[in-house]
Amino acid sequence: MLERVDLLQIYYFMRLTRAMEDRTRTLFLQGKVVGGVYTAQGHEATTVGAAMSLRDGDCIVPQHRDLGMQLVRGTSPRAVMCQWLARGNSPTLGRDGQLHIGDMHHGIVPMISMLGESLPVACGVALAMKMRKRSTIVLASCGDGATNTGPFHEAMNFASVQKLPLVLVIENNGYAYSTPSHKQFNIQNLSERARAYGIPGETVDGNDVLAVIETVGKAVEHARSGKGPAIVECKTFRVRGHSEADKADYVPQDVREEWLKKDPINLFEAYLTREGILTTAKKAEIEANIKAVTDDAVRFAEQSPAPDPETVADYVFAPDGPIAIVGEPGAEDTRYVNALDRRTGQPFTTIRKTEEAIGRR
Ligand SMILES: Cc1ncc(C[n+]2csc(CCOP(=O)(O)OP(=O)(O)O)c2C)c(N)n1
Repeated sequence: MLERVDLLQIYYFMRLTRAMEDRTRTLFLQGKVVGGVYTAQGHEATTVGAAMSLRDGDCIVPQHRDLGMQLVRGTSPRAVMCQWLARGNSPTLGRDGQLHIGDMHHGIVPMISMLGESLPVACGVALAMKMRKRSTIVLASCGDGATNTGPFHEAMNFASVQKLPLVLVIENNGYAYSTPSHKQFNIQNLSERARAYGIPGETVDGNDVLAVIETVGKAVEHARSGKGPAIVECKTFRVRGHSEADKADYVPQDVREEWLKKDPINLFEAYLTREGILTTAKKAEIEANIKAVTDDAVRFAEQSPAPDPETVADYVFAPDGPIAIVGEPGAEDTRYVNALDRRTGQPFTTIRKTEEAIGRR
């Protein structure tokens, strides 16, 4: 049962997410954002709602539109702004200007840019949790387009066979860039795919934050209780283009208008107002708070230095280099696994034992 304070917290995060993105677009128009800008206006009920269903110790493996999830799980607005402005102190030290950021202290695994590729990684994290007998779970997300990749199928199949504590949230916004759903797949709901893996799958209105919390919450409970993975498809709409370089004129006007009537923040705000939870004074207080947080993040990022050009090759190569390069003095013939043993200091047999522990041998 969500308390009043939780409901206002949800509202705060939905509005903070939108405010951060709005500011970024302004910075982009001012030429201050180094890369492209990929936003998720319209996804806030899905991203914030899904993350609100988690507990401390759980992990997220988010996608490129999951600012809401990142903020709920503890990524600071300052870190996000530094990332977008590619400052030297950003989470990727200025190497990347997108939301490909993670923070293992907060259980946030950074997104991999190749669509679908984060999902096998999510399985790995969930497998580690299972082997360590933790009661935590992994919540991964991907778009509708990403569900048509090989890694998606491999990951869901593996997760099912291994009964991993994994929940996959599919953010189905009807388009993979400009490709509409009917040109991507021949089923009504992407949650139907769950049946092929022998796991539960549900579809929910991704613009209704309370419905998202309830449905994802059920899937989380399923995964946490050791019953294995589950899929939740959240149907939503990306109001802006794939990036700010995309006018999204492939979206028919009537489709856009229908979705705009269901703006997730407006819907939730109307509900909170009707219930007497969001008063005029409370709303003003939240707006002032969001403005202060966003202003602070922008100021902090603008005052932060760009990365030092001298460090451009840092983190590209392993600090102590290869063991030996074929043909060079000191190189010897060895089996690949033995070379790996030497590098990791972990003999191959340890890997076997790990597999025995999870019942694979
Ligand atoms: C394997 C792969 N193909 C293409 C791209 C380029 N790309 C990045 S996002 C995107 C659209 C993804 O659509 P979807 O998964 O539905 O997510 P959405 O952007 O709609 O949230 C594309 C084609 C990529 N990153 N990886």
